Amino acid sequence: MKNILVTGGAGFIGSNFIYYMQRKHPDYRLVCIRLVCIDALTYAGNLYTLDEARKGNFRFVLGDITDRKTVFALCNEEKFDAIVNFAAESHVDRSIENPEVFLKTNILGTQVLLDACNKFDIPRYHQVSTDEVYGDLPLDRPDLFFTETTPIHTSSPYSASKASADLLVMAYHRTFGTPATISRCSNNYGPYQFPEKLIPLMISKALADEKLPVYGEGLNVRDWLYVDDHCKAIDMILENGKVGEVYNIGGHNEKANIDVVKTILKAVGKDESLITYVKDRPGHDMRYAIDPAKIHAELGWTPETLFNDGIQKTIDWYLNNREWWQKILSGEYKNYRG
Ligand code: NAD
Ligand code: TDX
Repeated sequence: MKNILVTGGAGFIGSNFIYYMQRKHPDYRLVCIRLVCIDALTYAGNLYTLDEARKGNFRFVLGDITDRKTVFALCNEEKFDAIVNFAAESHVDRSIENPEVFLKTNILGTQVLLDACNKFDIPRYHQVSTDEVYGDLPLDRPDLFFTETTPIHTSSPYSASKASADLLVMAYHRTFGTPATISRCSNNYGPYQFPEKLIPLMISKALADEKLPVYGEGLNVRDWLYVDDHCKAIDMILENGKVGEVYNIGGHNEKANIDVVKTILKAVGKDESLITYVKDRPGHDMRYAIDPAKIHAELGWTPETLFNDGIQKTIDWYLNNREWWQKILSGEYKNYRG
């Protein structure tokens, strides 16, 4: 029996991870994975997303990772084999408007989970981090990539909070021996992503014939990874990753924002005249690009989904699941409690 606490499981990547683990391990005879999800249901948490998960070996707990009492009571009751921490404030633009909640959830929330690991002897902690902790790369140096030894160099309150959490995880590992790993992934896309992030925002706006707001000149580059490939990497790190180590995750899928937007418009049959260039994001990182050599060499991870296939699957999902994102746009999802 394996009992895993997934924090932030009502969000984009956490929910995809729950579905990935339910698909991957359902027929285990001796090892049964039970997933317990704790989520504060902030604006980014959506219980509609977990409707299918409830049919499996799964428990949802409404709770805030910064609330030590709730987290400790849950850990005492459940005897977890691992904590995988997805819970976070995750949107860069919101961190520019209001940094405080990012510091609280992303840093102090991580500390509470690490303390719980130590207190209840939880044998594994995994921190889901981001390539944004490395800052950005110049557009005119396509030979440069982020490796695990690239210095931390953050640009936004969001990335500063994620980097702070990473440093705390490493400090707990060194000082207390907390059995922790960290993964730093590039931009994800796929089902259940909140329509404030580039890809789902542009799909939903294009379908509604609304203007598509591209920051600056749209030349910023992101390294896109289909969400299931990220989930697979985390599963492999949990199984065979070395504690105290950082693993970069990315699939060499660099695209300029404007090209992503044009691909979406073409796929949904809408005109490029919907594109509107708007004021740039302050401190906007130019280019992200991950070197995944370490996770490939040590754990044998490789991404399976090419961008052209993944973006088509994602667009099809948003076309076939309009109700899911329309309930977000209308605000109805906030009242749903499963
Ligand atoms: P998301 O915003 O879609 O989901 C975050 C979830 O965390 C939501 O369900 C929210 O309700 C929950 N949450 C927020 N504050 C909480 C709190 N205090 N207590 C409990 N739950 C809380 O985010 P996402 O895109 O799924 O990102 C998940 C993780 O992956 C984050 O840590 C993020 O930094 C990291 N990450 C994301 C990407 C990406 O492209 N989306 C890439 C690399 C890393
Ligand atoms: O309306 C928009 N117009 C636009 O041009 C939005 C929302 C974004 N953009 C640009 C900004 C970025 O260059 O698109 C790019 C992607 O933006 P986001 O989807 O906001 O993602 P990003 O800022 O790259 O951060 C994401 O990847 C790393 C996630 O939100 C983070 O949680 C993750 O750590």
